Amino acid sequence: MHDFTESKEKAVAIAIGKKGFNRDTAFEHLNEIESLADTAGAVIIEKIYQELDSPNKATVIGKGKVEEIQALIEEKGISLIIFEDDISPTQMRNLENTFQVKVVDRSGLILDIFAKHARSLEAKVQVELAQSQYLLPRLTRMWTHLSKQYGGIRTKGPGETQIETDRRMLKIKIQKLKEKLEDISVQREQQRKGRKEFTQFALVGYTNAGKSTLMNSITDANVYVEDKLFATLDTTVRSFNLPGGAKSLISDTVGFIRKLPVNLIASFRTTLAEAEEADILIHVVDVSHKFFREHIKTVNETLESLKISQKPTILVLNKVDLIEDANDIRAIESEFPMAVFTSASRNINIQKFLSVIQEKSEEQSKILSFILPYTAMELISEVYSNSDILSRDDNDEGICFKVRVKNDKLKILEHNLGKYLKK
Ligand SMILES: Nc1nc2c(ncn2[C@@H]2O[C@H](COP(=O)(O)OP(=O)(O)OP(=O)(O)O)[C@@H](O)[C@H]2O)c(=O)[nH]1
Ligand SMILES: [Mg+2]
Repeated sequence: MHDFTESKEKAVAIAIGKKGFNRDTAFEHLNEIESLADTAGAVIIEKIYQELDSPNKATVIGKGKVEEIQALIEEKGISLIIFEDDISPTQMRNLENTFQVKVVDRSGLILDIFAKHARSLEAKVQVELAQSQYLLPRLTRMWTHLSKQYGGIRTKGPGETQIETDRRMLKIKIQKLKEKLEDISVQREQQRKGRKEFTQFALVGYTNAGKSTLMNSITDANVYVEDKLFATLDTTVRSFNLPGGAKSLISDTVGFIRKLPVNLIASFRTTLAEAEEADILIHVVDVSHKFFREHIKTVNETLESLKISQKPTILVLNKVDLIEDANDIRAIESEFPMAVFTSASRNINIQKFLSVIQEKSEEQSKILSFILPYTAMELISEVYSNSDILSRDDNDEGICFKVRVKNDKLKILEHNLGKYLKK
C-alpha cells in the first residue's frame, strides 16, 4: 500500500455523482474523505465534484476535468489523487499514467488506514488479507510497497512474466493468511466459551462516534481514543457491574463507515464475531454530526449484512454536549424516543445509560431464587452451566441460589427445577 506517513502529502479529492444528486451530501462525502485522508497523513488541497450520469470507462472523469486536474497537479505540487468512491483497476492505471502521481480510491485509502492502525496479530492478519485481495487485480500498478516485499515489481513497466509470478505468490499468500485467520478464530471461539454466562453487550457504530470513550467511562479498559477515523481496530472485552450488581461484559470493536470495503468486512469477521455473539448491541451515534441520520442508516445496513440487525439494540446518541440549541435536542428526542442521550467524554447521563442497559438486560433474562438439596448433583451442575450465579449460600436447608438465566435457557431450566422454584 502507499505510505503517506513520511510527510503530509498534498492531495485532490474527487467525487462524481449523477445529475441532480444533492450537492450538500456530495460535499459531505468529500469531507469524510478529507477526514480519512487526514488520518492517513495526506492533506486535501482541493475538493472536486463532477456531475456525470455515466463515469468515463477509461478515466472516470471527463476529458476536461482530467486537464483541469493536470494543471492543478503542476501548479500546487499535488502528489496524490483520491477518489471518493471505488474505481476500476484499469481506470486507476490510466489515470496514474496520465497524471504521473499516485491515484487511490476509497477502499485503497481505508485499507491504508487500517494497515497503519493494526496493532494486534489478529488485526494485522485481517488487514493483510484484505489488502492482498484488493491488490490482486491491481498488480500492474506502481506498487512500490509490493516491490519492496517481493523484490520483483519495479516502479514502472514490470514484465508480464514478473506480474504472473507476483500474482501466483499473492494467491499463495492469501491462502496462508486465511489459514492463519482460521486458527485465530478457533482460539477466539475458545475464549468466548467462558463468557456465555454473562450478559454480553457489544458497542457498535460509525467510526469516531465515541464508542471507546463510552467503554472507558464505564470500565477501566483504557481503550485508545482519538479524534481520527478507525482509532480502534481490535476488540477489547471488559467486565463491568450493572447498577443492580450483575456482572456483565462489554466489547468495543472496529467502527463502520459508508461503503466499508467488502473484503475488509469479510476479513474482519473474527473481530466482529464479538458483536455477533453479543446478547445486546449498543449502537453509539455522534448526534452532533450533521449527517448522523445517514450514519445510523449505514450502521444498520452493516449490521444487516452481518446478519445481526435483529438483535436487541440500544440507541445511544452521544456527544450531546456539542448540540447548543435545546430545541434541537428536543426535536431529536421526539424523533428517537427510545434513545439515550449521553456525553461520554463529559460523563453526562452515564448513570442513565447504565440503567437503560440494565433494563434491557433484564428483558433478556430473568433472576431466579431457589434452594437445592446437596444431593441434587445433576441439577446443581445444570444450574452452573446454564445461568449466571449471582449468589450462593450453603446452609442447613440446602444450597440457596440466586441466578440470572437468559431467556433462551429459561423454559427448560424452570421445568427441570420444578418443585424447587419459589413461587
Ligand atoms: N464533545 C464530545 N466528544 C466526544 C464524546 N465522546 C467521544 N468524543 C471524542 O470523539 C473522538 C472519537 O472518540 P472515540 O471514543 O475514539 O470514538 P470511536 O467510536 O471509538 O471511534 P473509532 O474507534 O475510530 O471507530 C475523540 O476525540 C473523543 O474524545 C462526547 O460525548 N462529546
Ligand atoms: Mg474506538
